Amino acid sequence: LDKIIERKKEEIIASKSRISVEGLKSSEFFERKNFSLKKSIQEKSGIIAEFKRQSPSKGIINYKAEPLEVVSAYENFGASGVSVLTDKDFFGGSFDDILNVRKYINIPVLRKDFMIDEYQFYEAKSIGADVVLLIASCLSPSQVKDFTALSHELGMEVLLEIHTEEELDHYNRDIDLVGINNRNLKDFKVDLQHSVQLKDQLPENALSVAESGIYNVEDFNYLKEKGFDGFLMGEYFMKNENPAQTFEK
Ligand code: IGP
Repeated sequence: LDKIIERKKEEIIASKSRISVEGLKSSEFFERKNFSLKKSIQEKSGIIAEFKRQSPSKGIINYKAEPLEVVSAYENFGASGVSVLTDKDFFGGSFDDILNVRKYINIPVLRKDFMIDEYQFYEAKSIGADVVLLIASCLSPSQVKDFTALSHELGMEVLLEIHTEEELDHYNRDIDLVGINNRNLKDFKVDLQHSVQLKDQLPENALSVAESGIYNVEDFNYLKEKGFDGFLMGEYFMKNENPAQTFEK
């Protein structure tokens, strides 16, 4: 994780020198009204289906699938939203992966990246993201607060990701959704029980999302029974040649 953050800092410096915040604001997506993931999670399956080509924990997952084909199918099969990795070096993603699908789907898109600088929120808005991920282990509680305010100002929602009970101190009432990651980002261990055990500690009015390690329908049903509102699933879909086919089941 430290390595990813170090690399991310360099990437942000390079991006800032290429295009200013003012430049980002001239994007056609800046004026657009965003979709609400909060609303969509309550109205549909709750599944946030991810487009992910590779990851540090699993290596290459799928380089054949096309983003538009996959996310359109996710939408058709009832996903509440899609999560698209925009980190290139570790996850093989890009801004184009969101830009190329945004106009063609009518469900919210989560920009999945390591958000550590204000600039990235303008960037997210400029590529058409509706929701951004805030990873508690990469941020201080006050950064979470500031980034939440900025996201809301830009019309985007935030998903706060926690992994431990201690990280709950990053929560504030403005946060839209709270995700519990079953994967430890430091050693990549995955345990579904993790989210189940932490669930009771979540603030009552927060929408809850179970993240990672949901690998079959039983896992999904189990977490649903435990009261989760949302389910962030990537590998289960992406490891198949035709990711959305798995969704159909
Ligand atoms: C999806 P999985 O195990 O279904 O592929 O997990 C998603 O939760 C995972 O990609 C993820 C992630 C993250 C990736 C959760 N939090 C933070 C990068 C950064």
